[in-house]
Amino acid sequence: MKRIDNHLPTVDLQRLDAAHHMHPFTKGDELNAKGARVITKAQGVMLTDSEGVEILDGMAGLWCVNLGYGRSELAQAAAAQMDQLPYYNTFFQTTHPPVVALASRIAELTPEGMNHTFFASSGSEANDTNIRLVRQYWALMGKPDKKVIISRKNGYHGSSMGSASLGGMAFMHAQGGMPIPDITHIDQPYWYAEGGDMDPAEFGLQRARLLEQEIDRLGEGNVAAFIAEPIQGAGAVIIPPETYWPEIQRICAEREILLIADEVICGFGRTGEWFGSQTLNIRPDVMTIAKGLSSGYQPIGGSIISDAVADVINSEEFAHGYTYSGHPVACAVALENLRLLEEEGIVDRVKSEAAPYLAKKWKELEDHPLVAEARSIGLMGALEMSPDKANRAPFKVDAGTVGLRCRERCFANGLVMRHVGDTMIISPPLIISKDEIDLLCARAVQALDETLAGLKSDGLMQ
Ligand code: PXG
Repeated sequence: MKRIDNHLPTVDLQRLDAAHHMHPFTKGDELNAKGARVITKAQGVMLTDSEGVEILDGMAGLWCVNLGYGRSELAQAAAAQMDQLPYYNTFFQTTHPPVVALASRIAELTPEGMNHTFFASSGSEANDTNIRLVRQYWALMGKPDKKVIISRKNGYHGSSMGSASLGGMAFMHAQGGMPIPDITHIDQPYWYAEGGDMDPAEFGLQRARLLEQEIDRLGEGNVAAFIAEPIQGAGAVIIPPETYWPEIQRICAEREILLIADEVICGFGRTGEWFGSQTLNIRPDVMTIAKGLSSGYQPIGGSIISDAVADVINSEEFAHGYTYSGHPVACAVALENLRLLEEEGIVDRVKSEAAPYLAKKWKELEDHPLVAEARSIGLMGALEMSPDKANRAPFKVDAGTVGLRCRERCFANGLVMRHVGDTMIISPPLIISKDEIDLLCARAVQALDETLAGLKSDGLMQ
C-alpha cells in the first residue's frame, strides 16, 4: 500500500497546527506555545512520530484500536466499499448490504435478546440516541413522566450536550450549561479513592444501594433509566467491588427502570469477553457501542437495543437519526474488524493469555515506592500513585501534578500512558504480545523511577 511520507517538517506542521487546528480537551495557548507531538504512522502496538521515534501505544489510541495498527484488510474493506457504494442513507425505507450484515453480526455476538442496533458515528451520538430512546419508550408505554436518567459522578458518556450531561465530569458540566434537565448523578464505586476504612465488599453494596435511594427520592414513576459503564474507563479504570453489579442488577430487576450499559470502552474484547456486560454478568436493556466496533479505523457507534424495548419503539416513528447512521464504509470496516477479531481468536486470547499475563506483571508494580495500588481487568489497568501507600494518601500538590509529570516521563521513555489525576492508566491494543507487555511494564517502571527522583529532588517526597 502507498505510504504518505512527503509531509512537511515537524516545526512547520506544529506551526500550522497552532495557527489553525483547535484540539479537544486542551488549553490551546499552552499547547500552541510548545507545539503538538506529530504522529505519522503506526504498526501493531507501535506509533512512530514525525521525527522517527517509536512509542508503545499503551492506550490503543483512545481505548479503541483493539485490533492494533496497520491491518491492511480494513483499508481494503474501506476501499472496496467506497468503490461499490460510498454512501447511501438508511432513512426513507432504504437499507444496504453492509449495514444489514453488521447489524446481524452484532446480534450474534450480543447477550441473548439484544438483537437490534441503531447506528451513530460515535459514542456521544449513541448516548444522545439513548436519552431520547428510553424517554420515548416510556412515553409509548403510557408513562410519559418517566424521564429522569440516573447516572454516576465521574462517569464518562461523551462530549455532546446530552452525553456529557449523562457523564458525571464536574469540570465539563462547568462549561456550557450542563447537565440538561432530568439527569441526576449518584456516587461512584471507587473504593481506592472514596472507600476510606470500609471493606471493599461493604462499600460496593453501599454505593449500589444509592441507586435504590435515588429512585425513591425521585419517585419510581419519574425514572426512565440508569446508565453506567461496566468498568469506568476515563474515570480511571475503576473496577467496582464484586458486590456492586449484582446489587445494581437486583435493584434494576425489582424496579421498573431500564438499564443502559455503556460498552464504548468495555465492548469488543477489552475485558476478555465480547462485552463487559458478559464479564460482569450484567443484563442491560440497551448497550452503547463505538470505539472497538471498528478498532477506530472508521468513526462508528450505536445503541444495541433489547427485543422488548425495540418492539415498543418500532410501534411509532422514532423521529431521530443521523446522516451517517449506518454509513456503508464504516459498516464494511467494522464488519471486517469483527471478522478478524473472531477468526484470529483475539478475544479468547485476551481472556486466556494476555489478561492473566498483564495482571501478573502489572501487580508487580505495587513493589514500586510510588504505587499504592495496581489493578487490572482484561487489558485495562490503573496505577494509583501515592506518597503514603499504606494510607492511600494524596500528594500535597494539586491533584494531577504528579500524574502529568509521570505521563511526560512515559513519553520520554517511549510509552503512551494516560493520567487521570495522579492515577496512570493503560488500555493497549488487544493484540499486544507478552514481550510487548514486558516492554510496557519496563518502560512504566523507568517512568515511575524518574518521576520519583523528580519528586525527591523537589522535596515533594522523602
Ligand atoms: N462512553 C464511554 C464509556 C466513553 O469512554 C464515550 C461514551 C464517547 O464516545 P465518543 O466516540 O463520542 O468519544 C466514551 C469516550 C479519555 C477519553 O481521555 C475517553 C473517551 C473519549 C476521549 C477521551 O479517557 N471515551
